[in-house]
Amino acid sequence: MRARTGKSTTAGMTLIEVMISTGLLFAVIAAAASLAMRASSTYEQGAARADVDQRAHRAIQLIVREFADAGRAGLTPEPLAPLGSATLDYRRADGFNGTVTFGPQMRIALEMENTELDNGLDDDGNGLVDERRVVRIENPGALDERRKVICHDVAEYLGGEEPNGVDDNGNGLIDERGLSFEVQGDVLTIRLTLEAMGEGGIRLERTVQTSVRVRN
Ligand SMILES: [Ca+2]
Ligand SMILES: [Ca+2]
Ligand SMILES: [Ca+2]
Ligand SMILES: [Ca+2]
Repeated sequence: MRARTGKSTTAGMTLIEVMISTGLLFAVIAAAASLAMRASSTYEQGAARADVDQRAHRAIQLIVREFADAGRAGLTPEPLAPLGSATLDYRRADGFNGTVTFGPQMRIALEMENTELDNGLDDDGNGLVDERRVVRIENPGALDERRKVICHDVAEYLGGEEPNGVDDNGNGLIDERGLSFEVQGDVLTIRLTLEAMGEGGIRLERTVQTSVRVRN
């Protein structure tokens, strides 16, 4: 009888121990899973940031290259502060024949993405609202017009800027777009903001800026 009671007590304690152990095990597994998910999320967020950063730098390098041998007089419209311009026509020097000769009419333009309307909505379902693209156009409007997309996912407005008639981000331009040109003397400044949708629907953006001296 005594032995049976002892056996029953031992069995009961063992069951409680098993339950506690199982509970602890689940807690440890849950904590580890949560940690792994957070680490994975942080990694993906970092990767998304690095990707938009890389795309922004690559795009602005392609744009600035276009203007390295462009003539100051050919910059149209003249992108003066405080408005600057989101689209710029130019001609590149292509030779010397007693005087510098210039190549065909060129344009860098900020356009809506094909799949997106300018309506405050994300029409193409990629998480970005009213995103633009930058296009390089040779002989714009002519029969032999040639177009090449330089980059996608350009923000509607430059980082920190809102359409309110004020220079919100303090760069001297008012309500400038996600691609913005500004000329001062013979120095052309290019600013560009790309956006991306990060982990958990967090919007990421990267603004880059560079300047180049054009030909007088
Ligand atoms: Ca979109
Ligand atoms: Ca839209
Ligand atoms: Ca501004
Ligand atoms: Ca503004």
